[in-house]
Amino acid sequence: MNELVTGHYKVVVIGAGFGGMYALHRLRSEGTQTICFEAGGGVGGTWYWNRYPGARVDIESMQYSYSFDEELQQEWSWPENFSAQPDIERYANHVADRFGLREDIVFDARVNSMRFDEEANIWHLTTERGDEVTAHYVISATGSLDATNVPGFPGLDSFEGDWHHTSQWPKEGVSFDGLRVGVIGTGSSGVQAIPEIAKTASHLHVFQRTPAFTMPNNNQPLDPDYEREWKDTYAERREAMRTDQGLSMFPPKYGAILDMEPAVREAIMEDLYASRSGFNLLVAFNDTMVNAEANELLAEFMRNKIRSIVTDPVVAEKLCPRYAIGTKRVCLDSGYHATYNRENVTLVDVRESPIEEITPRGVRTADGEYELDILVLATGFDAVSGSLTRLNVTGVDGLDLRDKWKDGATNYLGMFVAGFPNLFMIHGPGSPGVLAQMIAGAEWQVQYVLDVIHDLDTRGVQRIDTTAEWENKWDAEVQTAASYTLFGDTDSWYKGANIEGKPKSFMVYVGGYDNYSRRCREQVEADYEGFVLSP
Ligand code: NA7
Repeated sequence: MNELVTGHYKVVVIGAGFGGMYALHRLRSEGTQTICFEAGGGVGGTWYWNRYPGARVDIESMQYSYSFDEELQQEWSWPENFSAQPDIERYANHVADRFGLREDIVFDARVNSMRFDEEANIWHLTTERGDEVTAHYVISATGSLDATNVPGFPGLDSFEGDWHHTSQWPKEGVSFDGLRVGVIGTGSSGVQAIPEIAKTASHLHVFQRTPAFTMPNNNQPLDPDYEREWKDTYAERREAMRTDQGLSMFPPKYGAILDMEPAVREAIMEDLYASRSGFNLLVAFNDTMVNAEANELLAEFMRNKIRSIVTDPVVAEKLCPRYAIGTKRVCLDSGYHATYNRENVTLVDVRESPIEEITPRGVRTADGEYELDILVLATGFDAVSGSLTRLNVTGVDGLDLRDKWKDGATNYLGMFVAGFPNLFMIHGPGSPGVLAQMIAGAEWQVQYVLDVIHDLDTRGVQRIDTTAEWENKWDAEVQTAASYTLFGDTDSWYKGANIEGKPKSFMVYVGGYDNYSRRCREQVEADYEGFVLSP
């Protein structure tokens, strides 16, 4: 759709990633007047933007896919256990075509303002390219990792070579052939890109501030028998996923690692390290995320793996993370640590010698200048809340969402914000979002939102809001769930600690999807406790 869009819609969906596409599909299927604005030139969200070399999913593709349509899940074939970005983008395009979604998606249309009209109970939305619409309801499916974080390195503009952020990767690709490359950042994106870039760069300098815990993905072409097994029993498997805490299927837990004899736990960890997904190791024991001593056993096992792979012992130690494993996002990799054994790769510890500036010729740290032809920023996102605040949202009494959230992204049930009525967030702050399988999570939340909208229609309600009091109560539940775990011990983007000036508060509900979905349903069933409904 190219022409500028105006007019009134019952529901506007923002974002055509997996959450937004599903919302749009459901709304279209029930004949609701709807439209979707997408900032990118295609569907896929995260998988549209993050096309850096090595970008790959870290939940098995048989799981990380839609469950809502039996024919879709039977007809689609993934080439690998963990699909690469191009295959996931291909799948997103297939879904868009198969369900005719493009008819109602406006591409290259970044929403740049949203204002609530209190008299009429409608949202006014505009886009950068000039669309102007009103909507009774808005579903924001803007993604948790969407607002790119480009740290304010002095001199970045003076760099004479090209620089790219991993989440804004050029569609035409980037050649590193024979170039002196610098990568800043060693989270999931850096960990995935570094082995690929090293293959063709003349030299690669990796600027590491915090080393990541990363597990091998042990990726393989998808075995046809395994695929058949899944497809024959998809219904049961999806059901099992729906009742799992993280909406995923992992092997059963082994119990507490602290109760195990050293030889037993070592054997289990070795087995899981070599298993279908390194993440199996992360979720294998019931005490590693709640007990520091238990966590340290697993962390030290992983550090020993690094020491066994990386031949230079000084480099190996620098690559060993010292925080509790799992409290920053664990990565899945393909040969990450072995990359540091290559002659053309150098690790620069910028915790020890911080980056002082970017110069026309490269990166200057406290240690000296590193000359580079091209620079890659794998520096992450203003996560979870950033994709919403940058929409320029104004709620009741002219309240700006950025002001509302200046001390923390308060919300109710991870979907509602007091003073911003008729707005439903998918994967918003306060929901399990990034710590559950995100396609399944989006399917659940979209169903919930549609159920609420239908119910409001039946009751003749025009406006749904919540209150600061209930936001505080929900925040207490979110923080209490986190307090039983080790998450709070580490600065991470889960609590906004990666962005200067962002208030530190834990933004993810870690009490399990089972509890989360129950709580969301309970509050509606208790005659909309915590909500304010207006006729
Ligand atoms: P992450 O996980 O936020 O990683 C960003 C990396 O960039 C991390 O190593 C940061 O170090 C580093 N960083 C950020 N700012 C700086 C500055 N100023 N100087 C040096 N290093 C810096 O983002 P990703 O894109 O890798 O992954 C995001 C998610 O995508 C991932 O978790 C998966 O869910 C998929 P720090 O740790 O802050 O010291």
